[in-house]
Amino acid sequence: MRKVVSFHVQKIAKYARARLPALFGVELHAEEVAARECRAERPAVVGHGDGLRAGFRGERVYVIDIRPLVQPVEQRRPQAGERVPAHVGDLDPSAVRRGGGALHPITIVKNEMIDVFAGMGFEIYEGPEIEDDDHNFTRLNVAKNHPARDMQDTFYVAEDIVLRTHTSPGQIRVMDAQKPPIKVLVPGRVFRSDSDATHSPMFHQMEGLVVDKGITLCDLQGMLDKFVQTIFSSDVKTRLRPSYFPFTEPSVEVDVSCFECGGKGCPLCKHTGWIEVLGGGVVHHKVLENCGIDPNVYSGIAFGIGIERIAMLKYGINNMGLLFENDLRFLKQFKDEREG
Ligand code: 2U9
Repeated sequence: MRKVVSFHVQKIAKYARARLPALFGVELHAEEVAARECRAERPAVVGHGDGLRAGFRGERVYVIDIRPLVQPVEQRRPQAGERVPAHVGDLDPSAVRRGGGALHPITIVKNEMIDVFAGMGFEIYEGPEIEDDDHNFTRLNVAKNHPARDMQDTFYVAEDIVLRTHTSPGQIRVMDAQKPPIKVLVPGRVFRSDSDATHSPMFHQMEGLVVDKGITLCDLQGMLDKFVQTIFSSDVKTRLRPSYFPFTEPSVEVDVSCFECGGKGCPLCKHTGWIEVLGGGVVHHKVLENCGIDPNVYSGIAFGIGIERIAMLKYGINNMGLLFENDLRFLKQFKDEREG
Protein backbone atom coordinates (compact mmCIF):
# COMPACT_ATOMS: atom_id res chain seq x y z
CA MET A 1 0.00 0.00 0.00
CA ARG A 2 1.52 3.32 -1.03
CA LYS A 3 0.41 6.79 -0.27
CA VAL A 4 -0.09 8.72 -3.47
CA VAL A 5 1.93 11.66 -2.33
CA SER A 6 5.10 9.71 -1.76
CA PHE A 7 4.53 7.88 -5.05
CA HIS A 8 4.39 11.18 -6.92
CA VAL A 9 7.41 12.46 -5.14
CA GLN A 10 9.52 9.40 -5.93
CA LYS A 11 8.50 9.32 -9.55
CA ILE A 12 9.00 13.00 -10.09
CA ALA A 13 12.31 13.06 -8.24
CA LYS A 14 13.66 10.40 -10.59
CA TYR A 15 12.57 12.38 -13.63
CA ALA A 16 13.75 15.65 -12.19
CA ARG A 17 17.21 14.41 -11.33
CA ALA A 18 17.78 13.57 -14.97
CA ARG A 19 16.18 16.57 -16.67
CA LEU A 20 16.02 19.71 -14.59
CA PRO A 21 19.70 20.53 -14.12
CA ALA A 22 19.98 20.97 -17.87
CA LEU A 23 16.88 23.13 -18.06
CA PHE A 24 17.67 25.42 -15.15
CA GLY A 25 21.46 25.33 -15.34
CA VAL A 26 21.81 24.33 -11.71
CA GLU A 27 22.07 21.13 -9.79
CA LEU A 28 19.05 20.94 -7.51
CA HIS A 29 18.66 18.82 -4.46
CA ALA A 30 16.43 16.00 -5.63
CA GLU A 31 13.79 16.46 -2.96
CA GLU A 32 13.52 20.14 -3.60
CA VAL A 33 12.98 19.42 -7.26
CA ALA A 34 10.25 16.99 -6.36
CA ALA A 35 8.52 19.65 -4.32
CA ARG A 36 8.71 22.17 -7.13
CA GLU A 37 7.32 19.74 -9.64
CA CYS A 38 4.54 18.73 -7.32
CA ARG A 39 3.53 22.34 -6.97
CA ALA A 40 3.08 22.58 -10.71
CA GLU A 41 1.00 19.44 -10.85
CA ARG A 42 -1.91 19.97 -8.50
CA PRO A 43 -2.86 18.70 -5.97
CA ALA A 44 0.37 18.02 -4.26
CA VAL A 45 2.10 20.99 -2.67
CA VAL A 46 1.41 23.97 -0.50
CA GLY A 47 4.33 26.32 -0.17
CA HIS A 48 5.36 28.77 2.53
CA GLY A 49 8.35 30.99 3.34
CA ASP A 50 11.24 28.72 4.18
CA GLY A 51 10.03 25.41 2.90
CA LEU A 52 7.46 23.51 0.95
CA ARG A 53 5.00 21.08 2.40
CA ALA A 54 3.88 18.38 0.01
CA GLY A 55 0.54 16.79 0.53
CA PHE A 56 -3.06 16.79 -0.40
CA ARG A 57 -5.05 19.24 1.62
CA GLY A 58 -5.91 16.35 3.91
CA GLU A 59 -4.73 15.66 7.39
CA ARG A 60 -1.48 13.87 6.60
CA VAL A 61 1.09 16.22 5.23
CA TYR A 62 4.58 15.29 4.14
CA VAL A 63 7.30 17.77 4.87
CA ILE A 64 9.80 17.92 2.06
CA ASP A 65 13.33 18.96 2.87
CA ILE A 66 14.27 22.09 0.95
CA ARG A 67 17.96 22.94 0.85
CA PRO A 68 19.81 25.78 -0.85
CA LEU A 69 20.74 25.35 -4.49
CA VAL A 70 24.18 23.87 -4.96
CA GLN A 71 26.68 23.18 -7.71
CA PRO A 72 26.08 25.35 -10.80
CA VAL A 73 26.10 23.18 -13.89
CA GLU A 74 28.96 23.81 -16.30
CA GLN A 75 27.59 26.13 -18.96
CA ARG A 76 30.29 26.23 -21.67
CA ARG A 77 29.74 24.27 -24.89
CA PRO A 78 31.57 20.91 -25.02
CA GLN A 79 34.63 20.63 -27.28
CA ALA A 80 34.67 18.13 -30.15
CA GLY A 81 35.16 14.62 -28.79
CA GLU A 82 34.68 15.72 -25.19
CA ARG A 83 32.49 13.44 -23.08
CA VAL A 84 29.52 15.31 -21.71
CA PRO A 85 28.51 14.34 -18.18
CA ALA A 86 24.99 12.91 -18.13
CA HIS A 87 23.59 15.80 -16.08
CA VAL A 88 24.71 18.55 -18.51
CA GLY A 89 22.20 19.28 -21.25
CA ASP A 90 22.48 21.26 -24.48
CA LEU A 91 22.28 24.90 -23.42
CA ASP A 92 22.56 26.27 -26.96
CA PRO A 93 20.02 29.15 -27.01
CA SER A 94 19.43 28.66 -30.73
CA ALA A 95 18.02 25.18 -30.15
CA VAL A 96 14.43 24.72 -31.35
CA ARG A 97 11.98 25.04 -28.48
CA ARG A 98 9.82 21.96 -28.10
CA GLY A 99 6.12 22.44 -27.40
CA GLY A 100 5.34 21.62 -23.80
CA GLY A 101 3.25 18.65 -22.87
CA ALA A 102 -0.04 18.80 -21.05
CA LEU A 103 -2.02 16.75 -18.61
CA HIS A 104 -4.37 14.12 -20.03
CA PRO A 105 -8.07 14.95 -19.45
CA ILE A 106 -8.39 11.89 -17.19
CA THR A 107 -5.54 13.22 -15.07
CA ILE A 108 -7.07 16.71 -14.99
CA VAL A 109 -10.42 15.36 -13.79
CA LYS A 110 -8.79 12.89 -11.39
CA ASN A 111 -6.79 15.71 -9.78
CA GLU A 112 -9.90 17.89 -9.49
CA MET A 113 -11.79 15.04 -7.85
CA ILE A 114 -8.93 14.36 -5.43
CA ASP A 115 -8.89 18.08 -4.57
CA VAL A 116 -12.57 18.01 -3.65
CA PHE A 117 -12.36 14.96 -1.40
CA ALA A 118 -8.97 15.84 0.11
CA GLY A 119 -10.60 19.14 1.09
CA MET A 120 -13.16 17.09 3.06
CA GLY A 121 -10.35 15.30 4.92
CA PHE A 122 -10.02 12.11 2.87
CA GLU A 123 -6.64 10.39 2.81
CA ILE A 124 -5.50 9.01 -0.55
CA TYR A 125 -4.36 5.39 -1.00
CA GLU A 126 -3.41 3.25 -3.96
CA GLY A 127 -3.72 -0.53 -3.89
CA PRO A 128 -2.29 -3.21 -6.20
CA GLU A 129 -3.78 -3.69 -9.68
CA ILE A 130 -3.34 -7.47 -9.48
CA GLU A 131 -5.44 -8.81 -6.64
CA ASP A 132 -6.44 -12.10 -5.11
CA ASP A 133 -10.00 -13.36 -5.28
CA ASP A 134 -10.36 -12.90 -1.54
CA HIS A 135 -9.75 -9.10 -1.59
CA ASN A 136 -11.47 -8.44 -4.93
CA PHE A 137 -14.61 -10.50 -4.24
CA THR A 138 -15.01 -12.71 -1.18
CA ARG A 139 -14.45 -10.17 1.58
CA LEU A 140 -16.70 -7.75 -0.29
CA ASN A 141 -19.55 -10.20 0.23
CA VAL A 142 -19.25 -11.73 -3.25
CA ALA A 143 -18.71 -15.46 -2.60
CA LYS A 144 -17.46 -17.87 -5.30
CA ASN A 145 -20.87 -18.83 -6.69
CA HIS A 146 -22.52 -15.44 -6.04
CA PRO A 147 -24.50 -14.25 -9.09
CA ALA A 148 -23.11 -10.74 -8.54
CA ARG A 149 -19.79 -12.00 -9.94
CA ASP A 150 -21.43 -11.78 -13.35
CA MET A 151 -21.82 -8.00 -12.85
CA GLN A 152 -18.08 -7.63 -13.39
CA ASP A 153 -16.53 -9.62 -16.26
CA THR A 154 -13.17 -10.53 -14.83
CA PHE A 155 -9.69 -10.99 -16.32
CA TYR A 156 -8.01 -13.93 -14.55
CA VAL A 157 -4.22 -13.96 -14.25
CA ALA A 158 -4.14 -17.35 -12.51
CA GLU A 159 -6.56 -19.34 -10.42
CA ASP A 160 -7.76 -16.98 -7.69
CA ILE A 161 -5.61 -14.10 -9.03
CA VAL A 162 -7.37 -11.35 -11.01
CA LEU A 163 -6.84 -7.91 -12.52
CA ARG A 164 -8.88 -5.93 -10.00
CA THR A 165 -12.38 -5.20 -11.31
CA HIS A 166 -12.77 -2.22 -8.95
CA THR A 167 -10.59 -0.35 -6.46
CA SER A 168 -12.65 -1.73 -3.53
CA PRO A 169 -9.97 -4.29 -2.53
CA GLY A 170 -7.84 -1.24 -1.70
CA GLN A 171 -10.38 -0.22 0.96
CA ILE A 172 -10.31 -3.78 2.36
CA ARG A 173 -6.54 -3.42 2.73
CA VAL A 174 -6.99 -0.07 4.47
CA MET A 175 -9.46 -1.59 6.94
CA ASP A 176 -7.00 -4.43 7.60
CA ALA A 177 -4.26 -1.91 8.33
CA GLN A 178 -6.09 0.67 10.42
CA LYS A 179 -9.10 0.90 12.68
CA PRO A 180 -11.90 3.49 12.53
CA PRO A 181 -12.28 6.37 12.10
CA ILE A 182 -11.38 5.76 8.45
CA LYS A 183 -11.84 8.24 5.61
CA VAL A 184 -10.06 7.13 2.45
CA LEU A 185 -10.18 7.77 -1.26
CA VAL A 186 -8.76 5.07 -3.53
CA PRO A 187 -8.16 6.12 -7.15
CA GLY A 188 -6.72 3.80 -9.78
CA ARG A 189 -6.98 1.72 -12.92
CA VAL A 190 -9.44 -1.18 -13.02
CA PHE A 191 -10.06 -3.91 -15.58
CA ARG A 192 -13.18 -5.57 -16.94
CA SER A 193 -13.70 -7.64 -20.06
CA ASP A 194 -16.02 -5.13 -21.69
CA SER A 195 -15.61 -2.84 -24.71
CA ASP A 196 -17.94 -0.45 -26.58
CA ALA A 197 -18.57 3.32 -26.95
CA THR A 198 -19.05 3.73 -23.19
CA HIS A 199 -16.92 0.84 -21.85
CA SER A 200 -13.21 0.12 -22.03
CA PRO A 201 -11.39 -3.00 -20.74
CA MET A 202 -9.23 -0.65 -18.66
CA PHE A 203 -10.76 2.39 -17.01
CA HIS A 204 -10.24 4.56 -13.96
CA GLN A 205 -12.23 4.55 -10.77
CA MET A 206 -12.20 6.57 -7.63
CA GLU A 207 -13.84 4.99 -4.63
CA GLY A 208 -14.38 6.46 -1.20
CA LEU A 209 -14.95 4.84 2.18
CA VAL A 210 -15.87 6.42 5.51
CA VAL A 211 -16.18 4.28 8.64
CA ASP A 212 -16.96 5.78 12.03
CA LYS A 213 -19.63 5.79 14.73
CA GLY A 214 -22.99 7.12 13.51
CA ILE A 215 -22.23 7.42 9.77
CA THR A 216 -25.40 7.40 7.62
CA LEU A 217 -26.58 7.77 4.03
CA CYS A 218 -27.13 11.50 4.76
CA ASP A 219 -23.36 11.89 5.16
CA LEU A 220 -22.95 10.27 1.76
CA GLN A 221 -25.40 12.60 0.06
CA GLY A 222 -23.89 15.68 1.72
CA MET A 223 -20.41 14.81 0.45
CA LEU A 224 -21.65 13.93 -3.02
CA ASP A 225 -23.60 17.22 -3.26
CA LYS A 226 -20.35 19.06 -2.65
CA PHE A 227 -18.59 16.84 -5.19
CA VAL A 228 -21.05 17.44 -8.07
CA GLN A 229 -21.31 21.16 -7.29
CA THR A 230 -17.54 21.55 -7.57
CA ILE A 231 -17.11 19.39 -10.66
CA PHE A 232 -20.19 20.38 -12.71
CA SER A 233 -21.91 23.55 -11.49
CA SER A 234 -22.62 25.21 -8.13
CA ASP A 235 -26.39 25.01 -8.61
CA VAL A 236 -26.80 21.25 -9.22
CA LYS A 237 -28.20 18.79 -6.69
CA THR A 238 -28.17 15.02 -6.27
CA ARG A 239 -30.91 12.40 -6.22
CA LEU A 240 -30.52 8.91 -4.74
CA ARG A 241 -32.35 5.94 -6.30
CA PRO A 242 -32.47 2.43 -4.80
CA SER A 243 -30.07 -0.07 -6.39
CA TYR A 244 -28.17 -3.25 -5.59
CA PHE A 245 -24.49 -3.89 -4.90
CA PRO A 246 -23.37 -6.87 -2.83
CA PHE A 247 -21.01 -4.75 -0.69
CA THR A 248 -23.54 -2.07 0.33
CA GLU A 249 -27.00 -2.28 1.90
CA PRO A 250 -28.92 -0.16 1.21
CA SER A 251 -27.36 0.64 -2.17
CA VAL A 252 -28.05 3.69 -4.30
CA GLU A 253 -27.49 5.05 -7.80
CA VAL A 254 -26.70 8.75 -7.62
CA ASP A 255 -28.05 11.17 -10.24
CA VAL A 256 -27.08 14.81 -10.70
CA SER A 257 -29.65 17.35 -11.86
CA CYS A 258 -28.88 18.23 -15.48
CA PHE A 259 -26.24 20.98 -15.60
CA GLU A 260 -27.03 21.61 -19.28
CA CYS A 261 -30.76 22.43 -19.03
CA GLY A 262 -31.18 23.03 -15.29
CA GLY A 263 -33.49 20.04 -15.01
CA LYS A 264 -36.06 21.08 -17.62
CA GLY A 265 -35.11 18.24 -20.00
CA CYS A 266 -32.70 18.16 -22.94
CA PRO A 267 -30.87 15.59 -25.12
CA LEU A 268 -28.00 15.26 -22.58
CA CYS A 269 -30.33 14.14 -19.78
CA LYS A 270 -32.56 12.25 -22.22
CA HIS A 271 -35.37 14.64 -21.28
CA THR A 272 -35.47 13.37 -17.68
CA GLY A 273 -33.73 16.32 -16.00
CA TRP A 274 -31.30 13.88 -14.29
CA ILE A 275 -27.97 12.25 -15.23
CA GLU A 276 -26.64 9.12 -13.51
CA VAL A 277 -23.10 9.77 -12.24
CA LEU A 278 -22.07 7.20 -9.63
CA GLY A 279 -23.11 4.54 -7.14
CA GLY A 280 -22.79 4.07 -3.41
CA GLY A 281 -24.46 2.99 -0.22
CA VAL A 282 -24.08 1.96 3.41
CA VAL A 283 -21.28 -0.60 3.82
CA HIS A 284 -22.77 -4.09 4.25
CA HIS A 285 -22.40 -5.32 7.85
CA LYS A 286 -20.75 -8.52 6.56
CA VAL A 287 -18.01 -6.48 4.85
CA LEU A 288 -17.24 -4.67 8.11
CA GLU A 289 -17.21 -8.03 9.95
CA ASN A 290 -14.89 -9.48 7.29
CA CYS A 291 -12.42 -6.73 8.23
CA GLY A 292 -12.70 -7.17 11.99
CA ILE A 293 -14.85 -4.06 12.50
CA ASP A 294 -17.88 -4.46 14.77
CA PRO A 295 -21.00 -3.34 12.82
CA ASN A 296 -22.86 -2.85 16.09
CA VAL A 297 -20.42 -0.09 17.01
CA TYR A 298 -19.40 1.35 13.64
CA SER A 299 -21.14 2.05 10.36
CA GLY A 300 -19.74 3.06 7.00
CA ILE A 301 -20.61 4.59 3.68
CA ALA A 302 -18.91 3.95 0.35
CA PHE A 303 -19.15 5.25 -3.17
CA GLY A 304 -17.65 4.43 -6.56
CA ILE A 305 -17.10 6.86 -9.42
CA GLY A 306 -15.99 6.10 -12.98
CA ILE A 307 -13.50 8.86 -13.83
CA GLU A 308 -14.00 8.46 -17.61
CA ARG A 309 -17.73 8.96 -17.15
CA ILE A 310 -17.18 12.20 -15.22
CA ALA A 311 -14.67 13.44 -17.83
CA MET A 312 -17.04 12.59 -20.69
CA LEU A 313 -19.93 14.44 -19.04
CA LYS A 314 -17.83 17.43 -18.04
CA TYR A 315 -16.22 17.92 -21.46
CA GLY A 316 -19.06 16.63 -23.69
CA ILE A 317 -17.04 13.65 -25.00
CA ASN A 318 -19.33 11.14 -26.72
CA ASN A 319 -16.93 8.25 -27.33
CA MET A 320 -14.76 6.75 -24.60
CA GLY A 321 -12.23 5.57 -27.20
CA LEU A 322 -11.07 9.18 -27.66
CA LEU A 323 -9.68 9.09 -24.13
CA PHE A 324 -7.34 6.22 -25.00
CA GLU A 325 -6.31 6.86 -28.63
CA ASN A 326 -3.89 9.66 -27.75
CA ASP A 327 -4.76 11.62 -30.90
CA LEU A 328 -3.06 15.01 -30.45
CA ARG A 329 -5.96 16.82 -32.16
CA PHE A 330 -8.11 15.64 -29.26
CA LEU A 331 -5.57 16.02 -26.46
CA LYS A 332 -4.49 19.55 -27.45
CA GLN A 333 -7.97 20.80 -26.65
CA PHE A 334 -7.18 20.24 -22.96
CA LYS A 335 -3.87 22.08 -23.06
CA ASP A 336 -3.63 24.94 -20.67
CA GLU A 337 -2.10 27.82 -22.67
CA ARG A 338 -0.08 28.90 -19.64
CA GLU A 339 1.81 25.61 -19.79
CA GLY A 340 3.58 26.71 -23.00
C1 2U9 B 1 -15.93 -1.39 0.46
C2 2U9 B 1 -17.29 -1.32 0.70
C3 2U9 B 1 -18.12 -0.81 -0.25
C4 2U9 B 1 -18.00 0.82 -3.49
C5 2U9 B 1 -19.15 1.13 -4.38
C6 2U9 B 1 -20.31 1.52 -6.21
C7 2U9 B 1 -21.31 1.46 -5.30
C8 2U9 B 1 -20.53 1.78 -7.65
C9 2U9 B 1 -19.60 1.94 -9.84
C10 2U9 B 1 -19.46 3.37 -10.22
C11 2U9 B 1 -19.17 3.45 -11.65
C12 2U9 B 1 -18.52 1.20 -10.54
O1 2U9 B 1 -16.94 2.40 -12.20
S1 2U9 B 1 -18.28 2.05 -12.03
O2 2U9 B 1 -18.90 1.31 -13.05
N1 2U9 B 1 -19.46 1.73 -8.41
O3 2U9 B 1 -21.63 2.02 -8.08
N2 2U9 B 1 -19.07 1.33 -5.69
S2 2U9 B 1 -20.68 1.17 -3.79
O4 2U9 B 1 -18.47 0.16 -2.35
C13 2U9 B 1 -17.61 -0.35 -1.45
C14 2U9 B 1 -16.26 -0.40 -1.67
C15 2U9 B 1 -15.42 -0.93 -0.71
C16 2U9 B 1 -15.03 -1.97 1.52
